[in-house]
Amino acid sequence: NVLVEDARTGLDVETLKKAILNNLFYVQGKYPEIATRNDYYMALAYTVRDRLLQRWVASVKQYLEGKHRIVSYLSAEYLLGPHLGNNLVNLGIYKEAEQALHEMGLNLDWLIEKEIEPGLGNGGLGRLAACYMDSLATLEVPAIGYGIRYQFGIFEQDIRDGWQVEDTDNWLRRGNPWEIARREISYDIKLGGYVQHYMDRDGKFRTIWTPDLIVKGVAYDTPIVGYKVNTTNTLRLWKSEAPNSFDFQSFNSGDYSNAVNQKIICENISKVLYPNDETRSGKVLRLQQQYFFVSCSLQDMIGIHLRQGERIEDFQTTFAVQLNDTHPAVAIAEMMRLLVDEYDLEWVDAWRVTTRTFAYTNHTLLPEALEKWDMELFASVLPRHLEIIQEINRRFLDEVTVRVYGDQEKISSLSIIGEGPRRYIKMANLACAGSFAINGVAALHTELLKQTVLKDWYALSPEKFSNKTNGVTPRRWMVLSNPKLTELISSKIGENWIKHLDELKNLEKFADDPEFLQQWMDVKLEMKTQLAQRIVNRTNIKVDPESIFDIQVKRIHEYKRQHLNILHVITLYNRIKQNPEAEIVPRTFVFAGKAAPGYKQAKLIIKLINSVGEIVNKDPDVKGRLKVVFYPNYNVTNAQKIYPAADLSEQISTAGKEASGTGNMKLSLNGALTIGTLDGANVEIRECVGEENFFLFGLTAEEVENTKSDGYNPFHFYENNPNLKLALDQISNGYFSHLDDTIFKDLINSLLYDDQFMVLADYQSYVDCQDQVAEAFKDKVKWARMSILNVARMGKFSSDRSIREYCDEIWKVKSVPVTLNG
Ligand code: 26Y
Repeated sequence: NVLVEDARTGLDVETLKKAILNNLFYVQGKYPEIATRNDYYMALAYTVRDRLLQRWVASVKQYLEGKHRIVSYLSAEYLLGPHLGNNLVNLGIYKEAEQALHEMGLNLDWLIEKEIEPGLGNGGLGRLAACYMDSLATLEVPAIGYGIRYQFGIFEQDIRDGWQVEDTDNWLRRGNPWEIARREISYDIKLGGYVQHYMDRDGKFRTIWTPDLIVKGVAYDTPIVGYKVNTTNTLRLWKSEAPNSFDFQSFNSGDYSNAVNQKIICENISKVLYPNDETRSGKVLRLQQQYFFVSCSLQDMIGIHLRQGERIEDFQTTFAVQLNDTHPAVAIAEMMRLLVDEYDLEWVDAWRVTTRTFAYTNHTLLPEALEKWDMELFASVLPRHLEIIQEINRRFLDEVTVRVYGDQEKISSLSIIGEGPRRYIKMANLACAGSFAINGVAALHTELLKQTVLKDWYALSPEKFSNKTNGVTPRRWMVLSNPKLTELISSKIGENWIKHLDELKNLEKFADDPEFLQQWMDVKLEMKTQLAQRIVNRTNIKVDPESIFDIQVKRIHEYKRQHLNILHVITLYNRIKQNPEAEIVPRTFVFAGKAAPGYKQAKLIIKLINSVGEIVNKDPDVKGRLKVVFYPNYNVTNAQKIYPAADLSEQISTAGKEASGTGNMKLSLNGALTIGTLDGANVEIRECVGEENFFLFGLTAEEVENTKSDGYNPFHFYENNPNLKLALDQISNGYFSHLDDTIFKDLINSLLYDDQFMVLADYQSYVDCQDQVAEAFKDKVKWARMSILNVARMGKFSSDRSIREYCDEIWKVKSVPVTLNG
C-alpha cells in the first residue's frame, strides 16, 4: 500500500488551502503575487484531481480483485460540461473549497467560469451519455465509457447580423487537467487495403487483411466520480496518431513531405466532431472515426478480460457493451473479426459471444436519420468487415426466410444490406441482428419503434425489446446549477432526494405553505434577475425579470419547431399593433441552440428569430412587454445558467418526432411548467406532474399520421386563419427584414406547400394554449404552487432510475462499493 500524503487527500478547509498553494507552486510554478486567474484555476483543478485519483486507484483495484461484470458504454459523443464544479459537488467539498478560496481572497465562481467545457457532443445523445456516466458512478456500478477525444468539439456559435457564424472549438488550448494520457495504452488500427484468404498447413482457412493505412489510438482517461461515494469510473477517449514506426519507408526513400502527409492523415481521424445531429453525411472520415474508436475499445476490453485469466469464449461475462445509437454499431462486425481472424474462434462460437455482449439503444424515429453506408465506400475503408457483414447477413437471412415463410418484403426490410441503384449497409439492422437487447428512450418512442422503423425486428424477436425512458442527473442539473433551489428544497425535506429523486414527493405537503411559496418565488425571481444580467451583457437586450421567461433551448431543427414559437411571438405582437392597449402578460422569449452548419432551413430559422426580435424589441407600441432574445452559443455551461430561470418550458416538437427529449426534464426539474405536445418523454412528464400542471396542445402522433395520409394541405390553414395568414405574410413581405422579401422565401414556401412538421396544423391550438399560460401566470401564487407540485413529481426522471433499469434488466450488473484505505 502506498502512503498518500494528506495534502493530496484531505478534504477540510485548511488542507485545501495548503494544497492549492502547493499546486500553484509545484504544478504552475507560480506564487500568489504573480499568479493569473488561470494559474489559480489550474491549482484548484489539480487539488481536486488529487482527491479523484485516490478514489480512482481504489476503484480500479477493487474491480480487478473480484469478478464483476463491467458496463462498457460505447458512444461517439460525450457532452460532459465543465468538470470543476461538478467534481466538487460529487466529492462533497463544494462549500469547503468555496471557504478555502475565500480565505485566500479568491472567489470559486470566478475560477469555475474560467473552465472551457469539453463539447464532445452535439446535443441530447451526447449529454445523455454524460448523465449516464454520472449515475453509473453514483450507483457504484463498475463502468467504462469509451469514445473519441476530438481535438475540436462542437463549433462555437456567434450571431452576426442575425445569422449563425461558426468558429472552431479549441477546447484544449489551455491544457486539460482532468485527463491523464496513458501513452502505454495504445492499439494499432488498420484502414483500407485488401483481404486475402488461404488455407494454412493444418487445413484451416486464414484471412489476411493488408491495410493501406495503420493509425495508432492512444488512451486519454478522465475520472468520473460518483456523488458522495468513492466509486470513480473511467471515461477512456481515444486520440489518433501516426504509429511510431510508420514513416521510415518514406523517410528512407527521401520522401519527407509524404511522411508528413501520412502523419497528418492519421491525426485527422480524431480531429473534429461532426456537427450534424439527425442528418447523415456518409463521409469516409466519419466511418473511419467510428471504426477507430470501436476497434481501440474492443481490443482494450479483450485485453482486460484476458489479463483476468479468463477465456476469450467468456468475454460476455466480463463486459456488457451498450451501443449508444448505431454510431458504434460497426463493433458487431469488429468483434466477429477479432474473434474469428485474431483469436481463431469458429464462426458460430464467435457469433454466440457477440450476440450475448451487445445491446443497442435507438435514439431516433426520423427515417432520414438512420445511418446507412454506401457499400463501395464501406469496402474502401473496411474491406474485411464488409465480408463479415455479408456473412452475418447470409446466415441471418437463411434463418429469417423460414421464419417469415419467404415473405420477400419482410426479408428485404430485415436485410442488413439494402438494394437499389447502389447497395448500402443499414447500421440499425446490423445493431439489431447482433444485439441481445434493443431499447427506445421513452415509452411512446419505444412503442412507435415497434410499430414502424423496427416493426419487422419486433415481430421476429419481441423479447429483445424494452423501453428505458431517459433521465438526467440531479447533481449537475439541480445541485450544481441551481444551488438556491437545492438549499430551499433541502431545508424542507433533507438532502436524500439528491440520490433518491423520488423523495421530492415530500415537497407536496408544502405546496400550500405561504412562506414556502414566497421563498420559491424569491428563488425563481433571483435566478431570472441573474439571467437577465447575462442576457444584457451578451446581447445588449434588456429584459424584465418579472415577465414570463418563456424558454426554448435545444438544437435548431424543423421537427422541434422553433418557427412555431416565433409565429406565436408575431401573433402577440400583432395583437399589440392592432390594439396598443390590449392586455398582454409581459413575456421574454429566450431561444438558444445551434444549427448544423449545412442545414439551410435551420439557419434561416435563427435569422428569423433575430429578425423578429429586432422589430419587436424596439417597437415603442410594445412598451417592453415582449422581448425576444437569441442567446448565442448554447452549450452545457450556458444551459446551467438558463434552466433555473425558466418559467415556461417549450417542448413543441411534432408529435412522433422527438424520441425523448431531456431538456424537457431539466427545465421541469428546475420549476418550469411545460407547454408541449404529446411527444417523447413529454407524455410521461405529463402523467407524473398531472394534466392540470401541464399545458397540452397539438395533434397526437396518430393524428399526425392520419392527417398526412388523408392528404394534409397546409395552405388551407393559411387561407382560413387570418392571424396565421398575417404572420406568414409579414415574414414573406419583409416586415421583419427591412422589406427584403427574398430571405425567408424558402422557409415560407416549405411551410405553405409542404409543412412536413405540421406547423400550420398546430398553430391555433398552440396560440390558444399560450393564452391559457398567460392567464395562469397572472396569479403568481397559483403558478408557484403548480411549479412546486411539478418539481415534487419529477422524481422518475433521474438518470439514476434509468441506469438502475439498464443494470437490472439489460446488463445484469450489480454495484460494487469501493472502500478507501491508505
Ligand atoms: C448519424 C449522425 C449524423 C448523428 C449524430 C448525432 C445522428 C444523430 C445524432 C444525435 C442524435 C440525438 O441527439 N438524439 C437525441 O437523443 C436524445 C437522447 O436519447 C433524445 O432525448 C432526443 O429526443 C434525440 O433527438
